[in-house]
Amino acid sequence: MSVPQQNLAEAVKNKYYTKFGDSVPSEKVRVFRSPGRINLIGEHTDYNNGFVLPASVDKAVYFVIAPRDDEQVILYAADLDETYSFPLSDLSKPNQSWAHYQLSIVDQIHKNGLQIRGFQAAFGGDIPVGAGLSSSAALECCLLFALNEMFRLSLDRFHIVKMAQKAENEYVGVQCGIMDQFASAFGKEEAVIRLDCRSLEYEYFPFPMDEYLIVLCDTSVKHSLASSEYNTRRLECEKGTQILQKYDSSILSLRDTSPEFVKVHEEELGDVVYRRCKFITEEIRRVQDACHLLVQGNLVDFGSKMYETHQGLQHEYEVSCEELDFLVDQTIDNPAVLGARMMGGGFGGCTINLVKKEAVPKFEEEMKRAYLKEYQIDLPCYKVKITNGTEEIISTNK
Ligand code: GAF
Repeated sequence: MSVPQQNLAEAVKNKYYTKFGDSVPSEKVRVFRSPGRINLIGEHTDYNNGFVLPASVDKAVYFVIAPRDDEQVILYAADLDETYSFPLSDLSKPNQSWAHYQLSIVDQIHKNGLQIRGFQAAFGGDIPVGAGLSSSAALECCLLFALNEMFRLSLDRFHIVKMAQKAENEYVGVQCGIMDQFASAFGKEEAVIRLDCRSLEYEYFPFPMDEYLIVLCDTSVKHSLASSEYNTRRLECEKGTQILQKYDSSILSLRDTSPEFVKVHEEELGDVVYRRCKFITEEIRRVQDACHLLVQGNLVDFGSKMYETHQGLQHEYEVSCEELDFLVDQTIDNPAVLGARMMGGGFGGCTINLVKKEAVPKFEEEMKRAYLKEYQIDLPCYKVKITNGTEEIISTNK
């Protein structure tokens, strides 16, 4: 773990002790970390049972947690200085939206017939909220991983990922796919994960960061369309699948077909659904191609694939927005940038950029200047490193 990350873990630990004191002996107090994620390529393909290529990064959430002798849960959001308590038997939704993620995990624990006692926890971290780095998946995975260890629930990482996704679908009410939770739980230092979202088979591909860095440019906007359009895209993909199925019953999701087959049925699919299906089938193919390029060490063509993805998300899948397009456009004539695209669900959040290491300071300066001029917003840029996924942090000092 890098020094800033270690410092953050210590900071949350200090806040735990300020809040809870020595109410639980220190040997029972444990520290867990779950990272945010990036996605190199493979956007909106997870809920179509396709492939994605995410990685977990050095921005994370930390839980400092201890068991209690009663049935009470006390959650302390250290960064906000807010507390929410509830008995294990009452999972009604609180006003504090941050608590929904923790309650969603307890809800899943109940639904799976698992037994826990009360617990108290302080949590905090440095994943920017609303920037598309999946702070919610990190929160869910971190708490479930911690409860699994603390109460010996015998869940493996696959169980954790699936339960965390269900928690988000059922309790939080967001119909996300499995990519974010998987990346947070299965991340590996300096490697991207090619995940088959149907079988959950996965393979790590080393991602060389000696010559190039990954820089995220945060639009700092989140358009309200995001969740309604996400659900609409899911429905459009389902509609396309149903139409294509009539001609080939082995097509159970867009994963099972190809851009060529989609093209044959363009007229029947209709303009909008056709463009959605075209993008998804091409994007699934792009993930596979991108992995071959990684193996060959061809980051130049890998970067071109990122631009292709952006084009598709902008014009065919229509989940980009003016600010994201502006940031990607700024990079097109910059020879130091191999690839750039919007990342995540869309309608705001970050662009992901693959930038020559020595050119990063100038890149950031130029991007910030252009964004400030266009939108009067100071553009946050994050250089991210690829780190391990969810883990316990063992430390010797209190
Ligand atoms: C969001 C969702 F949570 C993911 O499951 C995925 O669909 C992504 O948008 C788009 O690729 O992050």
